[in-house]
Amino acid sequence: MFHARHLFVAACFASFVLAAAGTASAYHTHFIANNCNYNAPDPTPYITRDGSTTVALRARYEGYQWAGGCWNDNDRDDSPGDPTEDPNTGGEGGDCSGFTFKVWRESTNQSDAGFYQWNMLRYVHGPYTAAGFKGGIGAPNVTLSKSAAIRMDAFASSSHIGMIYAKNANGTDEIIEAKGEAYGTNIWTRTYRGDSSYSGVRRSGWSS
Ligand SMILES: [Ca+2]
Ligand SMILES: [Ca+2]
Ligand SMILES: [Ca+2]
Repeated sequence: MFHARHLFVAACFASFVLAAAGTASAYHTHFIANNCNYNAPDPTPYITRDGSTTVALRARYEGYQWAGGCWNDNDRDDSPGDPTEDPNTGGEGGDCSGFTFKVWRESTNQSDAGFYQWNMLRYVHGPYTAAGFKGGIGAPNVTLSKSAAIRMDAFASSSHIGMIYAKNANGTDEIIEAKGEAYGTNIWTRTYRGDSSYSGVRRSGWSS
């Protein structure tokens, strides 16, 4: 698979701990092979938080694939129960960092901070791990204080990243994230904002 060797570290480790009930029954649904493409992304002149929220919501209720980055919008996980942490399972969905990369319209070139629209059926993971995002690696990505983080900014740990869908009054957030094989991609109430293992991360250059 394209890029797969480089993406083995692109993990959301939380998925590994919690996905022990997964079975091999769905191994090789061939979702990527049967549904995804490698089309060039469309450069766009800007990025907005509203627009990226819409893009992120398409992935809601779809699958999770370690090192993945391709999904449809039928609101079901087309590749459930694959063995975890195996990029060769080729299933539907992003992983946490691949999902963020795509929603943030980033370039595979880490020195390019421009905006690139990737269709949901375009398989791409991008060059960043959760830890890379946490460290602000890559021209588009910057760290910021968690108190400053707003919708479509992210919270990242060394093993996971999720974007803010909505900030709650009690200090938690509604986070949209590719959670893990057993969970897929969805919105959950999370306490990352108050968790010292998570840092604030922002894609730079939002026009609104
Ligand atoms: Ca969906
Ligand atoms: Ca689906
Ligand atoms: Ca899966």
